[in-house]
This record gives sequence, C-alpha cells and structure tokens, in this order.
Amino acid sequence: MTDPTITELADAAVATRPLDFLADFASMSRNGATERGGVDRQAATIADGQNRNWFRGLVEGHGFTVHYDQVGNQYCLLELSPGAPWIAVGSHLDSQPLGGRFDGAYGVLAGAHAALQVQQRLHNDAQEAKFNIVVINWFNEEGCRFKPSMMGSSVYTGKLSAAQALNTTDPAGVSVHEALQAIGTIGDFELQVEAYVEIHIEQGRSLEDRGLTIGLVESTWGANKYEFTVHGEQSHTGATVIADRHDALLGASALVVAAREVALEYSTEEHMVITSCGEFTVLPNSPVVVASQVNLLVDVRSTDPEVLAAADAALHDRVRQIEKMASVTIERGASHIWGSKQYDESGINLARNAAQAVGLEHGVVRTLAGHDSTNMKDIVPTIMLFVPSVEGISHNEGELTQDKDMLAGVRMLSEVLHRVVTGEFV
Ligand code: HGY
Ligand code: MN
Ligand code: MN
Repeated sequence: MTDPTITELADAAVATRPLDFLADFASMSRNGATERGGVDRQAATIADGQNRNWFRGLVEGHGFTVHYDQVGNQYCLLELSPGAPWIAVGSHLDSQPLGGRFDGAYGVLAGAHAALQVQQRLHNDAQEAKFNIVVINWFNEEGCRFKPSMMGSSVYTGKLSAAQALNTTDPAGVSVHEALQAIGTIGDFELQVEAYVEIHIEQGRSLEDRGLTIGLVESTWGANKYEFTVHGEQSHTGATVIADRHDALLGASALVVAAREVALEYSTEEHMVITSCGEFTVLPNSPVVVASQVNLLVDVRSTDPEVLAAADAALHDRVRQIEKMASVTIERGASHIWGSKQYDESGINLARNAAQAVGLEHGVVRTLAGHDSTNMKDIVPTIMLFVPSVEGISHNEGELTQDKDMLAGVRMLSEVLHRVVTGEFV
C-alpha cells in the first residue's frame, strides 16, 4: 500500500473534523468565569492569557497557525490557497471587569468556526479560494485596564503608535508591554489584509424589538471620550469652612451631572446624544478628607457630527463653570475620538444577499458602541454584523445571546466569508 499524499491527508482531516460551536463557546466561557455567569478577562491579565492560549490550542487543533504582533494582536491563519492574499475576520477576547461572556468573544470564536465551515464547503465543492482567512483576536478592545479602547486595532490601522500603546500603564503602573510579556502573547508578526468582517452581539435591543436575527451595520455613532482630572486641595472635612474649600469631588460630581444634562439638552428627535462617566477615582478617598483629586472619564456620543460637536462644546462650557463653582481646576488629559461613519455599501449589500440566501431575518442597524471594525473600516472594505442581545443587556454578567441566535450568526458569517474568499467583495 502506498503512503497517502498530502492532499489525501488534508482531505481526511477536513472530512473528520468535528465542529461544535456551542460546546467550544461553553469551554471558552470557563476562562475567567465569574460567579454570576459572566467573565472577567481584562486585557493581558492571567485570565486573558489563559483564554488566548485556550483559543490558540483550539484553532491549532483545526489546522490554523498562530502568531502575535508587537502589541499582542493574535492572528490565527487558515491557509486555503497558498500564496493568496488574506482577508480577516475577528473581534476581541478581552472583557470588561465583571463583563458578559459574549461581548467580543462570540465574534472571535464565530470567526474560527465560520472559517472552518468555508474551508469544508470549498473542499466539498472543489472550489478555489481567492483569499486565505486570518481570524484576529484584537488586543484590548475594552480599554478598561489600559486606555484607550480598541487599542490593538488602533495600532494596526495607524491611529495609535505601537510605542504609545506599549508604554500605556494600568492603575498599578504595569505597562502593556510588561503585561503582554508576562502572559507570553507578544511577537513581531505582521500581515496585510484586504478586507475585514466582524460579527458581534448588538448590545442594544433594536434587533430583538424588530424580531430580527441579523443586523447589517450601516454606520457607527461618533464618540468623544475625555480623561479629565479635577484638581482641588486636600483638607479636613470638619475643620475647613466651605469658603476655604477646593473640593475635587464636588467638581467631579458636578461634571457627572453636567454630562447627563448635556445629553438631555442636545438630543433631538432625529439625533440622540448619549453621555456617560464610567470611571471615577477619588484621591485620597478617605472619610475625613476633602478630596485633592478626582480622575474621571467622560464620553459623549451621537449619530450626527454637528449635534456631537454642539454637545461637546456645551460640555466644555460646563467644565469652565464648574471650575468657578467648586474652586477647582479641571485638566483635560488624553482623548479618544472616532467619527460617525458609514460601512462599505457593497459590503452591506453582500451581507443582505447572504442573509437572504441562508433565510435569516435581517435589517439595517447602527452601532452605538465602538468595535474593532470601527477602526478597520477606515483602511479596508469592512462588513459588520450583529446578532441579538437579550433585552440589550451588555457589559454586565447577565449579558445573553440565545444559542439559536449564536448559531444563526455563525451560519451567516460563514456565508459572508465564503462570498468574500471567493472574490465577491474585493
Ligand atoms: O464603545 C466603546 O467605547 C468600546 O470601545 N467598545
Ligand atoms: Mn465588544
Ligand atoms: Mn465591550
């Protein structure tokens, strides 16, 4: 008997490969699992490292090769046609503290499964791929341990320098570089991609409300995020008369309230404004001490650039008023800004045709949240898809996407990727 050829071995591997998305998703969700059904896998923590290694093991077992770039983006390469250019599918495996298990992680795992389904389909149909597929787990999309968010894709798309990303420190003073080295997921890999596809949970309720399974994302909201530091003067809470106080906590609290008021004042029927303060650190945070400093992050978002600019200007006016009212100074530090922008029209059409072909209820949606595709769409043709989030709950351990919707999303993604690798998109 003669030895099997490489092609025969590859055929056998493709034919016998078992794929069970829900089982893999359940396994992945054990990494960094929290008591209430969520995960805590902040960027480059031990839990994130475990999950990255788990994912590496999973995909290597299915024939991918895995590499890391200089800022810890994880590239899982599935070569379908040696020498062909690459298209990417991806999202992020990091999470918020006490976050949900679907945000980002669903899209990365769905990308790997969909890529394997495409490989199988090409094989069954004896069809040539025009592109190879790389599944990318972008580093630090969440931006909670290290700011700004969407860090890995920002470096990839040239919006942030690698040096700046690597030198960013967490509240304990650990740099991105040190943290990535500690979990061993940093390298020097580089890869150019010709198109990008991402699937993500909606994190809102529009699909659920409309009874749809797939969202075709047509645009992002614009967002302006600012790190503010309110400087006051530390003193005794009992012994310092009001006239002598420079209370940083009073100033910061007024800024939180002002942000909400700006949202209410500047939202129109047509264009909503959303503002938040999600992070607030008081120094020295002691019961009998007037705070000397508060660091807070305020973000302002809107669908319309002019409405966003007006709300932003109003927020800055309020900053100046609060400085006087609380006798503090407010310094604006780093900012992270992205514009409201359309996704590629031909990508939306391709995705619409794909949804029709696989028989899934679909509709056009916008994304309020930022995603790695927010960056990628600015450098390559990009398709962004959503699956429903139960009650729109996200960044919460109770985040949920039903199994049937996750599976429908993988089916949809696989149809889209098939069309992309066979040359329908770019
Ligand atoms: O929307 C956000 O701010 C985050 O980067 N996903
Ligand atoms: Mn996400
Ligand atoms: Mn998130």
